[in-house]
Amino acid sequence: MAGQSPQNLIVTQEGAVALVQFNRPDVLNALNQALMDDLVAVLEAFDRDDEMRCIILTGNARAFAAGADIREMADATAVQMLQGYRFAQWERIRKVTKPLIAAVTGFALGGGNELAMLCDMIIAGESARFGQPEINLGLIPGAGGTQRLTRAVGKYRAMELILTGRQLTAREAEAAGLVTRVVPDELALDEAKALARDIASRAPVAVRLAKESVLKAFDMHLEGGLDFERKCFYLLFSTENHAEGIAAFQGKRPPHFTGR
Ligand code: CO8
Repeated sequence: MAGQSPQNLIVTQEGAVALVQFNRPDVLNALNQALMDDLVAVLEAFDRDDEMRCIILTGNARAFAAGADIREMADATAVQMLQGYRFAQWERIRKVTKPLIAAVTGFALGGGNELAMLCDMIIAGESARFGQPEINLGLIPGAGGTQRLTRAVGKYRAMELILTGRQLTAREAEAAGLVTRVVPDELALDEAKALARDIASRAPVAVRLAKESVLKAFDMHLEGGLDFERKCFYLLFSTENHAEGIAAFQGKRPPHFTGR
C-alpha cells in the first residue's frame, strides 16, 4: 500500500506494522466522509494482508482528530443523518481483526475520541486531550462515545464528561483507565511503533483470538464471555504456532511464529 496514499491519509509500512496518519491538518483532522472512506478502505486492505500484523492510527502534534467535520454536518437533517452510510463506516472499522493502536497527541475530541476508543490500545503524548464536546453543539456522541467511554472510565466520570464536554488531560485519562500509557509527545509514535512491533512478533492467530475475546467482555455477560474465551483457547491447540511455542520453550530458544 505504501506509495498509494489516499488524499486524506498518509499511509506507510514498516515491516509488519502499518502506519496510517490523518492528513487534514488545516481542520485539526476533522473526520469528513471522504477521510472515513479512505480509512475504511486502507484498514480493510491491511486486514486482508497476511504480512501485516498491527496497525497504528495517528494524527499530528495539534490533533489526533477534533471530531466529525462540523461543516459537513452543519446543514444535515435528521433523515439525511439516518439514511447516510456514515455509521456503517464505523461498524466496518469495528470489525477489523488486526490490533489497532491509536498514537494520540493534541486533541482527540468527539468522533476523534470515539475513533481512538475504537482502537484496541491508546498511547498518549502529554499534550493529548480527550473529550466529547457534542453537548456544546446540542448533540450527544453518535459513534459509540456514551457506551465506550462509560465502559472505559465508569458511569460517574463518563456522565460528567459527556454532559459538560470537559476535556481530560493525558494524565487524567491515564488515571481514569482511558489510555494504555502516557509518554512525552516526541516519543508517542515511537512508543506506539515499539508496542506494534512487539505484538507483530507474537503468534498471529493467538493475537487475533485474544483481541476478539477481550472485545467480547464489552458485549457479553461473564458466562458467555468465559465460554467464548474457552472455545478460542481450545482452537489454538490446533495451530502450528502453539506447537512452535511449546517447541521453543522446551528447546530454550526464541519462537518463530508464522500466520498458522
Ligand atoms: N470540524 C470542522 N472543522 C474543525 C473542527 C471540526 N470538528 N475542529 C476544528 N476545525 C477547524 C476550525 O474551524 C478551524 O478552521 P479555520 O482556521 O478555517 O477557522 C481550524 O480547524 C482550527 O481550529 P481552531 O481555530 O478552532 O483551533 P483552536 O486551537 O482555537 O481550538 C478546538 C481547537 C478546541 C479543538 C476547536 O477547534 C473546537 O472546539 N473544535 C470542535 C470540536 C468538536 O466540537 N468536536 C465534536 C464534533 S461533533 C462529533 O464529533 C460527533 C461525532 C458523531 C459520529 C461521527 C459521524 C461521522
